[in-house]
Amino acid sequence: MTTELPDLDHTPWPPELAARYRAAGHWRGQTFGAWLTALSRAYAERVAVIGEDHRWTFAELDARAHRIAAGLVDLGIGPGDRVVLQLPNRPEFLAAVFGLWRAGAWPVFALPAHRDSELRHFVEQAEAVAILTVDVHERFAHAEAARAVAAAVPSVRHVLSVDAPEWTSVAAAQPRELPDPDPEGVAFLQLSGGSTGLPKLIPRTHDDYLYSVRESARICALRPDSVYLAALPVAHNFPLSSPGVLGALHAGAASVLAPRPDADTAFRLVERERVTITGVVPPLAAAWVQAAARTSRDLSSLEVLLVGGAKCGRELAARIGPALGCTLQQVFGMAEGLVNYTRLDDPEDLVLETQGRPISVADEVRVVDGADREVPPGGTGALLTRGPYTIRGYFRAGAHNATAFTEDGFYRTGDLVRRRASGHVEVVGRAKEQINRGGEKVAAEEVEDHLMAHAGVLDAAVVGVPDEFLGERTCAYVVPTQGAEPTAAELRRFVRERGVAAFKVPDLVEIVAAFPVTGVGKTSKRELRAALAAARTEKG
Ligand code: AMP
Ligand code: DBH
Repeated sequence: MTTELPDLDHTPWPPELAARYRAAGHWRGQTFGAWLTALSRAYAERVAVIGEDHRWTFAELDARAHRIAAGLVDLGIGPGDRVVLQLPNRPEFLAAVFGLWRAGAWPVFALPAHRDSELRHFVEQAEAVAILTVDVHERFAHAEAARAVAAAVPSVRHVLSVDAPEWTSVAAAQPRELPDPDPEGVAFLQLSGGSTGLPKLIPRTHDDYLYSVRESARICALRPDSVYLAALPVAHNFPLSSPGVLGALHAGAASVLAPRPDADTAFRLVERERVTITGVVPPLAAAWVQAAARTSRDLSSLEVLLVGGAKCGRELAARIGPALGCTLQQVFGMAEGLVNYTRLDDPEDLVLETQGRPISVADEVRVVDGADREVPPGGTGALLTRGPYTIRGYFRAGAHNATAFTEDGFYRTGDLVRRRASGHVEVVGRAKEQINRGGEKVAAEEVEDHLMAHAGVLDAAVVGVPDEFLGERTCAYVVPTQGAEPTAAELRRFVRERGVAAFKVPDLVEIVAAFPVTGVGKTSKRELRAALAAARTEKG
């Protein structure tokens, strides 16, 4: 039975579990702002963050965050206000995020790849009061796009660009004591990959997130002289917290923010900054492995390469250590919470064949069949989880929460896994409708929606196609309206022009007369995928 749930900003943990997490020391009652204060005392003159043209110590980052917090409060941005942040990998990202945290506002972590339609969705869903962005990044005029969204959404009072004079004055405000927010309250809204449409907003608390950050730093063996390279967009949960720039801060280590993740850029920074640890998605790992064979850069400082976000197959996994001269660490995480790592001292077969085991003994994991019954040990099933850093509900999504969580609070990850006796999990596939395009998550329904907006499209169904390089690519099946003859190129252009991230434009478009249907008349994606696989086998 599914009961209606209210549209809460944040679904709290049950009191007895919260008490247990506190008693165990998982939750320490510390906010991000207080945490940075403590770090800046411990590591004041050590370098915290390195960009293309800045290098800030912990003390400087801390001072900047204090000023920005005061500047934001002066603009009327305060406790509980949502601010959509769309910043590329620049040191200003960290200063702004800690400034927002100290002001009690909730950053909403958009990615630089998001375009008008996603930005508008986040702003509307979050009822954001401000958008904080840059003027231009990778030839896209972000501030202009943000102003257009702001004009259409009444909740938005400010569009701020870190490249504009107003930001200089925000960042130059007189610092002052501000009330510390509730550590068990929401700190920010992270984005889900968007399994059933556009990304959903994920409320994470200071206490829960900091626990995962501290444990990640420990599991990845970060030390004060480690150097973390953020190659992926830093607002994403993986480079933010697994162990990411926050894990590096926790250890007193420096983070280098790469403007782009390509091998040329990353290798240049590894050599220049003596990077010891970084994280990439599998397609990027494959590109780096290839590039490493020809590079003249000195990569000898690199100790650990984390690979995650999508399945890293054994073939690729086995090439990483030899090619890059470092240890592979697999990571299987989700913005909703649960993160699994292979451990640095795990035997080789676990490192090459599994996606790791949970961070915490307090992480509860169940592997279940279609009726939510535990499958026998070693069997494949759907992964359910709850624990001290896994959410109990999405932001204002009562109806969705009723199906995304079990009645006893387990999150339905949508992933199909097999578990070994050691607790390590192997990701086998996904139960939910999401295409994982080299770590970038594409929600089938969202792309279908865009296609359906075209006058020549009667119905659309988007499925993932196995792809050697990306793991999966998207294929859109389209049934044209009568008399219409839309071409694949036209439809791809149409989706792109609706203002969506490039990775969501269908890679392949197949025009068909009708879709296969299930017993009750629903489009059968299972059959579509099977037809596609058969067609590919025929072609050889
Ligand atoms: P997101 O909703 O964007 O946070 O994406 C989380 C999802 O990415 C997980 O539920 C998995 O489907 C997928 N994922 C993350 N890491 C891995 C991995 N190492 N192997 C396989 N799938 C992964
Ligand atoms: O894909 C993810 O969301 C992800 C991957 C690795 C993640 O959230 C994480 C580590 O924390």
